[in-house]
Amino acid sequence: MAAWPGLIQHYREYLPVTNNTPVITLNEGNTPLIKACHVQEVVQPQVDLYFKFEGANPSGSFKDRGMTMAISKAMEEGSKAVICASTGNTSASAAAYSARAGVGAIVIIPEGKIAMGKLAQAMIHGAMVVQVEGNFDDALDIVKGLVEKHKFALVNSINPYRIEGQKTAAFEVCDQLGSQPDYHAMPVGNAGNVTAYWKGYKEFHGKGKISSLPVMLGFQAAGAAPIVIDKPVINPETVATAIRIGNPASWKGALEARDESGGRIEAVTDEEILSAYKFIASREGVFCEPASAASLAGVIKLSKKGFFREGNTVVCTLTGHGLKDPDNAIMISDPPVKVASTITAVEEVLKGCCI
Ligand code: AN7
Repeated sequence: MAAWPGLIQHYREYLPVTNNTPVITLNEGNTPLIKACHVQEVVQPQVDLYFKFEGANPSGSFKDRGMTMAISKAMEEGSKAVICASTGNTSASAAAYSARAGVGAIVIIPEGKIAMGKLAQAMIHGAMVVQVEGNFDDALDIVKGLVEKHKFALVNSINPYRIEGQKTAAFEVCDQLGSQPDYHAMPVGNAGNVTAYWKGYKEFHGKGKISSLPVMLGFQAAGAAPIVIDKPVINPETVATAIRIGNPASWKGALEARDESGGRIEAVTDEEILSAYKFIASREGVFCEPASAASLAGVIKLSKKGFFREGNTVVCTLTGHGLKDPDNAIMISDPPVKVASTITAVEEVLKGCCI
Protein backbone atom coordinates (compact mmCIF):
# COMPACT_ATOMS: atom_id res chain seq x y z
CA MET A 1 0.00 0.00 0.00
CA ALA A 2 1.28 3.45 -0.87
CA ALA A 3 2.33 5.64 2.05
CA TRP A 4 -0.43 7.87 3.45
CA PRO A 5 0.08 11.27 1.80
CA GLY A 6 -1.80 13.37 4.37
CA LEU A 7 -5.45 14.27 4.32
CA ILE A 8 -5.37 17.00 1.67
CA GLN A 9 -3.98 14.59 -0.91
CA HIS A 10 -6.22 11.73 0.19
CA TYR A 11 -9.49 13.68 0.28
CA ARG A 12 -8.54 16.29 -2.30
CA GLU A 13 -11.81 16.12 -4.23
CA TYR A 14 -13.70 17.20 -1.09
CA LEU A 15 -11.42 20.12 -0.21
CA PRO A 16 -11.06 23.69 -1.53
CA VAL A 17 -7.52 23.28 -2.89
CA THR A 18 -6.18 23.81 -6.38
CA ASN A 19 -2.92 23.09 -8.17
CA ASN A 20 -1.77 26.49 -6.92
CA THR A 21 -2.15 25.51 -3.28
CA PRO A 22 1.19 24.63 -1.71
CA VAL A 23 0.29 21.63 0.43
CA ILE A 24 1.87 21.98 3.87
CA THR A 25 1.53 18.56 5.43
CA LEU A 26 2.92 16.42 8.21
CA ASN A 27 1.00 13.42 6.84
CA GLU A 28 -1.78 14.04 9.34
CA GLY A 29 -5.01 12.02 9.39
CA ASN A 30 -5.51 8.29 8.91
CA THR A 31 -5.72 7.96 12.68
CA PRO A 32 -6.71 4.62 14.23
CA LEU A 33 -10.31 3.71 14.94
CA ILE A 34 -9.82 1.52 17.99
CA LYS A 35 -12.55 -0.83 19.12
CA ALA A 36 -13.19 -0.60 22.86
CA CYS A 37 -12.98 -4.00 24.51
CA HIS A 38 -14.02 -3.41 28.12
CA VAL A 39 -16.56 -0.68 27.73
CA GLN A 40 -19.46 -2.97 28.69
CA GLU A 41 -18.23 -2.41 32.24
CA VAL A 42 -19.43 1.18 32.06
CA VAL A 43 -21.91 1.38 29.16
CA GLN A 44 -25.09 -0.69 29.01
CA PRO A 45 -26.63 -2.27 27.05
CA GLN A 46 -23.74 -3.63 25.03
CA VAL A 47 -22.82 -1.29 22.18
CA ASP A 48 -20.04 -1.44 19.60
CA LEU A 49 -17.93 1.46 20.75
CA TYR A 50 -14.90 2.80 18.91
CA PHE A 51 -12.36 5.44 19.76
CA LYS A 52 -11.24 7.68 16.91
CA PHE A 53 -7.82 8.38 18.37
CA GLU A 54 -6.87 11.82 17.15
CA GLY A 55 -3.95 11.92 19.56
CA ALA A 56 -2.14 9.92 16.87
CA ASN A 57 -1.88 12.99 14.65
CA PRO A 58 1.61 14.49 14.25
CA SER A 59 1.20 17.22 16.88
CA GLY A 60 -0.96 14.97 19.00
CA SER A 61 -4.43 16.37 18.36
CA PHE A 62 -7.23 16.69 15.79
CA LYS A 63 -6.18 20.30 15.20
CA ASP A 64 -3.65 19.09 12.63
CA ARG A 65 -6.50 18.26 10.24
CA GLY A 66 -7.64 21.86 10.21
CA MET A 67 -4.15 23.27 10.38
CA THR A 68 -2.82 21.54 7.25
CA MET A 69 -5.62 23.29 5.36
CA ALA A 70 -5.39 26.65 7.12
CA ILE A 71 -1.62 26.94 6.76
CA SER A 72 -1.62 25.71 3.16
CA LYS A 73 -4.21 28.34 2.25
CA ALA A 74 -2.36 31.03 4.23
CA MET A 75 0.76 30.23 2.18
CA GLU A 76 -1.25 30.27 -1.05
CA GLU A 77 -2.51 33.73 -0.09
CA GLY A 78 1.01 34.93 0.69
CA SER A 79 0.55 35.49 4.43
CA LYS A 80 3.68 36.54 6.29
CA ALA A 81 2.48 35.42 9.73
CA VAL A 82 -0.37 33.43 11.23
CA ILE A 83 -2.07 34.02 14.57
CA CYS A 84 -4.39 32.12 16.88
CA ALA A 85 -5.81 32.13 20.37
CA SER A 86 -5.65 28.77 22.04
CA THR A 87 -6.31 26.59 25.04
CA GLY A 88 -3.18 24.76 23.88
CA ASN A 89 -3.72 22.33 21.04
CA THR A 90 -4.41 24.89 18.35
CA SER A 91 -1.23 26.72 19.32
CA ALA A 92 0.81 23.50 19.24
CA SER A 93 -0.51 22.60 15.81
CA ALA A 94 -0.23 26.12 14.39
CA ALA A 95 3.35 26.31 15.63
CA ALA A 96 4.26 22.98 14.04
CA TYR A 97 2.72 23.68 10.63
CA SER A 98 4.09 27.22 10.58
CA ALA A 99 7.57 25.91 11.31
CA ARG A 100 7.18 23.53 8.39
CA ALA A 101 5.90 26.25 6.09
CA GLY A 102 8.56 28.72 7.18
CA VAL A 103 6.03 31.33 8.24
CA GLY A 104 5.88 33.15 11.57
CA ALA A 105 3.34 32.01 14.16
CA ILE A 106 1.89 34.10 16.99
CA VAL A 107 -0.06 32.26 19.65
CA ILE A 108 -2.09 33.95 22.38
CA ILE A 109 -2.81 31.70 25.34
CA PRO A 110 -4.46 32.05 28.74
CA GLU A 111 -1.80 32.34 31.42
CA GLY A 112 -1.30 29.29 33.58
CA LYS A 113 -4.19 27.31 32.14
CA ILE A 114 -2.65 25.35 29.36
CA ALA A 115 -1.27 21.85 29.69
CA MET A 116 2.51 21.69 29.89
CA GLY A 117 3.10 19.55 26.82
CA LYS A 118 1.16 21.98 24.62
CA LEU A 119 3.14 24.95 25.87
CA ALA A 120 6.36 23.03 25.23
CA GLN A 121 5.23 22.32 21.66
CA ALA A 122 4.47 25.94 20.83
CA MET A 123 7.83 26.99 22.27
CA ILE A 124 10.02 24.35 20.62
CA HIS A 125 8.44 24.93 17.21
CA GLY A 126 9.48 28.54 17.50
CA ALA A 127 6.17 30.35 17.79
CA MET A 128 5.94 33.77 19.40
CA VAL A 129 4.06 32.77 22.56
CA VAL A 130 2.08 35.46 24.36
CA GLN A 131 0.34 34.63 27.63
CA VAL A 132 -2.54 36.94 28.54
CA GLU A 133 -3.98 37.46 32.00
CA GLY A 134 -7.36 36.25 30.85
CA ASN A 135 -9.10 33.18 29.48
CA PHE A 136 -9.45 31.73 25.97
CA ASP A 137 -12.43 33.93 25.14
CA ASP A 138 -10.41 37.04 26.01
CA ALA A 139 -7.51 35.76 23.92
CA LEU A 140 -9.76 35.16 20.90
CA ASP A 141 -11.20 38.67 21.19
CA ILE A 142 -7.65 40.06 21.15
CA VAL A 143 -6.76 37.97 18.10
CA LYS A 144 -9.86 39.17 16.25
CA GLY A 145 -8.86 42.76 17.05
CA LEU A 146 -5.30 42.21 15.88
CA VAL A 147 -6.26 40.74 12.50
CA GLU A 148 -8.31 43.85 11.78
CA LYS A 149 -5.19 45.96 12.18
CA HIS A 150 -2.46 43.67 10.87
CA LYS A 151 -2.03 41.36 7.92
CA PHE A 152 -1.98 38.14 9.94
CA ALA A 153 -3.81 35.01 8.80
CA LEU A 154 -6.18 33.93 11.55
CA VAL A 155 -6.03 30.16 12.02
CA ASN A 156 -8.62 29.58 14.72
CA SER A 157 -11.63 27.52 13.65
CA ILE A 158 -13.53 30.64 12.61
CA ASN A 159 -11.24 30.26 9.60
CA PRO A 160 -13.46 28.13 7.31
CA TYR A 161 -10.46 26.15 5.99
CA ARG A 162 -9.99 24.73 9.49
CA ILE A 163 -13.50 23.24 9.36
CA GLU A 164 -12.83 21.90 5.86
CA GLY A 165 -9.77 20.00 7.05
CA GLN A 166 -11.40 18.73 10.22
CA LYS A 167 -14.43 17.34 8.41
CA THR A 168 -12.16 14.63 6.97
CA ALA A 169 -12.27 12.87 10.35
CA ALA A 170 -15.91 12.03 9.64
CA PHE A 171 -14.90 10.67 6.20
CA GLU A 172 -12.28 8.46 7.83
CA VAL A 173 -14.72 7.09 10.39
CA CYS A 174 -17.07 6.06 7.57
CA ASP A 175 -14.24 4.64 5.48
CA GLN A 176 -12.88 2.69 8.45
CA LEU A 177 -16.23 1.35 9.65
CA GLY A 178 -17.53 0.74 6.14
CA SER A 179 -20.63 2.80 7.01
CA GLN A 180 -21.73 5.59 9.29
CA PRO A 181 -21.95 5.02 13.06
CA ASP A 182 -25.33 5.33 14.79
CA TYR A 183 -23.93 7.87 17.24
CA HIS A 184 -20.91 10.13 17.19
CA ALA A 185 -19.77 11.57 20.54
CA MET A 186 -17.16 14.27 21.11
CA PRO A 187 -16.07 17.02 23.47
CA VAL A 188 -17.24 20.54 22.64
CA GLY A 189 -15.22 23.65 23.41
CA ASN A 190 -15.16 26.32 20.74
CA ALA A 191 -17.48 23.96 18.78
CA GLY A 192 -15.48 23.93 15.55
CA ASN A 193 -14.99 20.19 15.59
CA VAL A 194 -18.62 19.19 16.06
CA THR A 195 -19.45 21.63 13.25
CA ALA A 196 -16.78 20.02 11.07
CA TYR A 197 -17.82 16.41 11.70
CA TRP A 198 -21.43 17.21 10.94
CA LYS A 199 -20.40 18.91 7.68
CA GLY A 200 -18.29 15.89 6.81
CA TYR A 201 -21.06 13.39 7.47
CA LYS A 202 -23.54 15.46 5.46
CA GLU A 203 -21.13 15.70 2.52
CA PHE A 204 -20.46 11.96 2.51
CA HIS A 205 -24.20 11.38 2.68
CA GLY A 206 -24.75 13.81 -0.19
CA LYS A 207 -22.24 11.89 -2.31
CA GLY A 208 -23.97 8.60 -1.54
CA LYS A 209 -21.00 7.24 0.42
CA ILE A 210 -23.17 6.55 3.46
CA SER A 211 -26.87 5.67 3.58
CA SER A 212 -27.88 7.69 6.61
CA LEU A 213 -26.50 10.21 9.08
CA PRO A 214 -25.32 9.60 12.63
CA VAL A 215 -26.80 11.27 15.68
CA MET A 216 -24.32 13.83 17.04
CA LEU A 217 -23.59 13.92 20.77
CA GLY A 218 -21.50 16.80 22.08
CA PHE A 219 -20.30 17.17 25.65
CA GLN A 220 -19.14 20.27 27.46
CA ALA A 221 -17.53 20.43 30.89
CA ALA A 222 -20.11 21.40 33.50
CA GLY A 223 -18.13 24.50 34.51
CA ALA A 224 -17.81 25.60 30.89
CA ALA A 225 -21.12 24.63 29.31
CA PRO A 226 -22.49 27.75 27.59
CA ILE A 227 -24.35 25.83 24.90
CA VAL A 228 -26.04 23.63 27.49
CA ILE A 229 -27.19 26.55 29.64
CA ASP A 230 -27.86 28.66 26.55
CA LYS A 231 -25.75 31.65 27.57
CA PRO A 232 -22.04 32.56 27.63
CA VAL A 233 -20.09 31.59 30.74
CA ILE A 234 -17.97 34.52 31.94
CA ASN A 235 -15.54 32.54 34.08
CA PRO A 236 -15.35 29.03 32.64
CA GLU A 237 -13.61 26.49 34.84
CA THR A 238 -12.77 22.83 34.30
CA VAL A 239 -9.91 20.42 34.83
CA ALA A 240 -10.18 19.79 31.08
CA THR A 241 -8.36 23.01 30.16
CA ALA A 242 -8.67 22.31 26.42
CA ILE A 243 -12.41 22.96 26.62
CA ARG A 244 -12.31 25.76 29.18
CA ILE A 245 -14.26 28.05 26.85
CA GLY A 246 -17.21 30.23 27.79
CA ASN A 247 -18.32 31.70 24.47
CA PRO A 248 -17.79 29.26 21.58
CA ALA A 249 -17.14 30.80 18.18
CA SER A 250 -19.02 28.03 16.34
CA TRP A 251 -22.00 28.04 18.69
CA LYS A 252 -24.41 28.10 15.75
CA GLY A 253 -22.68 25.18 14.06
CA ALA A 254 -23.02 23.12 17.23
CA LEU A 255 -26.74 23.84 17.43
CA GLU A 256 -27.17 22.87 13.79
CA ALA A 257 -25.31 19.59 14.31
CA ARG A 258 -27.43 18.85 17.35
CA ASP A 259 -30.77 19.79 15.88
CA GLU A 260 -30.35 18.50 12.33
CA SER A 261 -29.08 15.14 13.60
CA GLY A 262 -31.59 14.84 16.43
CA GLY A 263 -28.70 14.79 18.87
CA ARG A 264 -27.73 16.25 22.20
CA ILE A 265 -25.26 18.71 23.67
CA GLU A 266 -24.95 18.00 27.37
CA ALA A 267 -22.65 18.70 30.29
CA VAL A 268 -20.41 16.28 32.16
CA THR A 269 -18.76 17.07 35.48
CA ASP A 270 -15.01 17.14 36.00
CA GLU A 271 -15.45 14.02 38.14
CA GLU A 272 -17.17 12.20 35.28
CA ILE A 273 -14.49 13.40 32.86
CA LEU A 274 -11.62 12.19 35.05
CA SER A 275 -13.31 8.88 35.71
CA ALA A 276 -13.72 8.24 31.96
CA TYR A 277 -10.14 9.45 31.37
CA LYS A 278 -8.84 6.92 33.84
CA PHE A 279 -11.03 4.15 32.42
CA ILE A 280 -9.85 4.74 28.85
CA ALA A 281 -6.21 4.62 29.93
CA SER A 282 -6.36 1.83 32.51
CA ARG A 283 -8.90 -0.48 30.86
CA GLU A 284 -8.61 0.27 27.17
CA GLY A 285 -4.92 1.12 27.01
CA VAL A 286 -5.46 4.42 25.23
CA PHE A 287 -3.99 7.59 26.71
CA CYS A 288 -5.99 10.67 25.80
CA GLU A 289 -6.13 14.03 27.49
CA PRO A 290 -8.91 14.87 29.96
CA ALA A 291 -11.01 16.96 27.53
CA SER A 292 -11.08 14.04 25.09
CA ALA A 293 -12.59 11.79 27.74
CA ALA A 294 -15.65 14.05 27.91
CA SER A 295 -16.87 12.03 24.91
CA LEU A 296 -16.96 8.73 26.77
CA ALA A 297 -18.07 10.44 29.99
CA GLY A 298 -21.10 11.70 28.10
CA VAL A 299 -21.83 8.31 26.56
CA ILE A 300 -21.67 6.71 30.02
CA LYS A 301 -24.01 9.36 31.37
CA LEU A 302 -26.56 8.91 28.58
CA SER A 303 -26.34 5.12 28.84
CA LYS A 304 -27.40 5.33 32.48
CA LYS A 305 -30.59 6.99 31.28
CA GLY A 306 -31.26 4.12 28.85
CA PHE A 307 -30.31 6.16 25.79
CA PHE A 308 -28.67 3.40 23.69
CA ARG A 309 -29.93 0.13 22.21
CA GLU A 310 -27.97 -3.10 22.17
CA GLY A 311 -25.68 -3.29 19.16
CA ASN A 312 -25.65 0.44 18.44
CA THR A 313 -22.41 1.64 16.87
CA VAL A 314 -20.97 4.54 18.86
CA VAL A 315 -17.81 6.43 17.94
CA CYS A 316 -16.09 8.61 20.54
CA THR A 317 -13.50 11.05 19.22
CA LEU A 318 -10.49 11.17 21.52
CA THR A 319 -9.33 14.59 20.42
CA GLY A 320 -5.87 14.83 21.95
CA HIS A 321 -3.01 12.73 23.31
CA GLY A 322 -2.64 12.17 27.04
CA LEU A 323 1.06 12.97 26.96
CA LYS A 324 0.21 16.62 26.45
CA ASP A 325 -1.05 16.86 30.00
CA PRO A 326 1.15 14.73 32.27
CA ASP A 327 0.16 16.74 35.36
CA ASN A 328 -3.42 15.46 35.35
CA ALA A 329 -2.33 11.87 34.72
CA ILE A 330 0.00 12.02 37.70
CA MET A 331 -2.56 13.80 39.85
CA ILE A 332 -5.18 11.06 39.58
CA SER A 333 -2.84 8.06 39.66
CA ASP A 334 -1.21 6.25 42.56
CA PRO A 335 2.30 7.59 43.07
CA PRO A 336 5.25 5.30 42.35
CA VAL A 337 6.45 3.27 45.35
CA LYS A 338 9.90 4.25 46.52
CA VAL A 339 12.15 1.58 48.04
CA ALA A 340 15.82 0.70 48.57
CA SER A 341 17.70 -0.49 45.52
CA THR A 342 17.60 -4.22 46.30
CA ILE A 343 15.68 -7.26 45.02
CA THR A 344 14.20 -7.98 48.43
CA ALA A 345 12.97 -4.43 48.92
CA VAL A 346 11.25 -4.51 45.53
CA GLU A 347 9.81 -7.99 46.24
CA GLU A 348 8.44 -6.70 49.51
CA VAL A 349 6.24 -4.12 47.77
CA LEU A 350 5.13 -6.62 45.11
CA LYS A 351 3.67 -8.93 47.77
CA GLY A 352 -0.07 -8.96 47.64
CA CYS A 353 -0.24 -7.48 44.18
CA CYS A 354 1.90 -9.36 41.69
CA ILE A 355 3.55 -12.19 43.64
C1 AN7 B 1 -8.23 18.04 23.12
O1 AN7 B 1 -6.63 24.49 21.16
O2 AN7 B 1 -9.94 25.33 21.41
O3 AN7 B 1 -15.02 22.29 20.10
O4 AN7 B 1 -7.52 26.44 21.32
O5 AN7 B 1 -7.89 20.75 22.42
O6 AN7 B 1 -13.50 22.32 18.14
O7 AN7 B 1 -13.05 23.76 20.12
C2 AN7 B 1 -9.00 23.19 21.69
C3 AN7 B 1 -10.15 22.48 21.72
C4 AN7 B 1 -11.61 19.15 22.34
C5 AN7 B 1 -12.70 21.20 21.62
N1 AN7 B 1 -10.57 18.42 22.69
O8 AN7 B 1 -12.79 21.31 20.22
C6 AN7 B 1 -7.61 25.22 21.30
C7 AN7 B 1 -8.95 24.62 21.47
C8 AN7 B 1 -9.34 18.94 22.73
C9 AN7 B 1 -9.14 20.27 22.38
C10 AN7 B 1 -11.48 20.47 22.00
C11 AN7 B 1 -10.24 21.07 22.02
P1 AN7 B 1 -13.63 22.50 19.60
